[in-house]
Amino acid sequence: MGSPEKLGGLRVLWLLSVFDVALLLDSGMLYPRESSSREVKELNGLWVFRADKSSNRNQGFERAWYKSRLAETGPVIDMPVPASYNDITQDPTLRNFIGWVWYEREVVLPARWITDEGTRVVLRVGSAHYYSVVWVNGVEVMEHAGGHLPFEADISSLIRKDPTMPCRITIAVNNTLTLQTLPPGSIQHLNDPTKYPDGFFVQSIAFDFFNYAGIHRPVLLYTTPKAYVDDITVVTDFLDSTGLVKYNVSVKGASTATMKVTLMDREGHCVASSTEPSGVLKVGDVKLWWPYLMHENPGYLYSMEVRVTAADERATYEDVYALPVGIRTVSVTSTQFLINNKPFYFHGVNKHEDSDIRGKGLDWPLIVKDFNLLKWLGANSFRTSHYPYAEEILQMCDRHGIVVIDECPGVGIKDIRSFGNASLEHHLVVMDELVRRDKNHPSVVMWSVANEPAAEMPPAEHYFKTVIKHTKSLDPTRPVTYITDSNFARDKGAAFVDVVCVNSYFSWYHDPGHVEVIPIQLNTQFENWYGKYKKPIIQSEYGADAVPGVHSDPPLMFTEEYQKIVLQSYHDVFDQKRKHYVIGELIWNFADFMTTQGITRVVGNKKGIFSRQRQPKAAAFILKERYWRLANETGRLPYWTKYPCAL
Ligand code: GCB
Repeated sequence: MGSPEKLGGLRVLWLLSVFDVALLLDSGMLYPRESSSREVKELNGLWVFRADKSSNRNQGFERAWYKSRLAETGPVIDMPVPASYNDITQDPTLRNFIGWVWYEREVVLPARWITDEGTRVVLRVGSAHYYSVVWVNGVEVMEHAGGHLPFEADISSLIRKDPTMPCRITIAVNNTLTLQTLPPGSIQHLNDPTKYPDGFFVQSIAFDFFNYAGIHRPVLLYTTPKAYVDDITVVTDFLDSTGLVKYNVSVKGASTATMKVTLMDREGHCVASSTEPSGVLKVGDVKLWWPYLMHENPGYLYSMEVRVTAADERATYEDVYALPVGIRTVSVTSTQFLINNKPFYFHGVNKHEDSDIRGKGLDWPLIVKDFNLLKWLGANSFRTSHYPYAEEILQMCDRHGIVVIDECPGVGIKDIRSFGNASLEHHLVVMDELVRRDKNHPSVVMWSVANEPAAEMPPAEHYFKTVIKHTKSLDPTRPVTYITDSNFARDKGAAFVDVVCVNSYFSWYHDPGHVEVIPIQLNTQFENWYGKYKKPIIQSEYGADAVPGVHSDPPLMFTEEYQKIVLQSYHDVFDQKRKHYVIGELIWNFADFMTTQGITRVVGNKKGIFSRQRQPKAAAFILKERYWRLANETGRLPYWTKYPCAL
């Protein structure tokens, strides 16, 4: 054994080597925060809106709707942002609309933003589904492909062109999915005049949630000084009671800058500081970031304040950005998932961003309600099935200690044409964007690159090997997984992952009505996967539909009783296997959610343990009892959780 100093030195060297990330993107994507040098102006609320219902859906571009006020080129309606547009009106053609929709908002800017040449003004869209083009005063400022990640543009010079003009922001959004988008989809034109009206077409998708569309997350303007903190990357570790925070700050807008990096504890006391743009901060008597129910003080966050000063011939600029930092480690053995070197058992849920009226639009009351339900349930984790969730949700996870498997929108990859080079390249860019956005969240402990792709297809092996390898090169500190269905014999991707994640629906999609098959089939599933790969396994989905309020005893499919007995039958097997290599169970699903209409879906997927309105079904109480018991066995409950009902 080496001396503690020597080990500490090695640890620091390891830390220094791990995070020279090879992000292909040329700038950072820090969450916009106010500070003494930065202002934020939210543009949430009512926007002007029109769907382009022309037969080729292209009239907006042909007639350049972005060049003047939208109201001048046709009828407009009110549309809230953020929200999906689908469920806002009574118009069935808008609910199922496919093609371009147009949003517009005029903003009055503070005079200083226009006159002060030393201020950058950035327009940022939290997410818009799926393809977006953005103009300011008729000039295109950016395009973005992908429905779940932010994009932004510096619009300083544009707004200064003619200070008398208001700032008119136009955003065109197209929800059409192609074989190369993530998720993929395709358009079917149905031309038989004896069956379909003229021009009839549908969007086909191979995933099980409604393709809600629109501007789903906040749009905002924020400022920075001309020389500014463009990105920060943090990787953490600890040795005994000393925390180690490896950081790297990138500055733009100045060739040289002076730096002050200060790490503060919750009380605002400085615990470490540096004047270098990169290095390792040592934190004595460290307070680690722990998951909910694993420690009496979960979700501990330090604040890393980065202060950059730079000058040019005209002025001196100072930029300040404060990043929340949780100090923790993540690692995997052949049978365990370790957080801070202690075994962590995922007892959690799969979610969706989905609710009445708003669709996939960010909604604070819903977010807070969901976190209260997670805590009530005793859930310590969730997976962002099947796409990256809002940053605001991940920030809640950081603060509350809810552990996250962060999934990219690689869902429904079932067509062989979606394994080609164009798809692969886009998948890699999406992983770049995802890791760039979420790399500093302590709650994010694993990346998931896809859900249930057609792994048996010949190109799948190369495709997933490449995506997983790329993700590991972006972030060598977190395990990577992809989620497989239970089709063990056909799988081609699990060889490359760190943790095997398996979805199965015994007694539902197979042997419907026969819960007695669950113990045998689940046991076989686990033994097969572990036997072959010797990697820890998470049951990443299991469940059954239950229409709230429908009952029968003996249990029949679609009743609350059937959902309960399916869950209980799975739990018996989990309890045997978690002593060995099963490291988690995530119920499908937290809440009922909207899907495409079809004969197997009764106004959406009903596998929620809560209804879409977040009321518990009988299964929620089964799970609550189990999760609290698991927490008692595996964690350390905070004193106030002795009274979970009071939450
Ligand atoms: C799955 C999918 C999920 C579906 C679920 C179901 O395997 O990953 O997106 O919603 O099954 O209920 O069929």
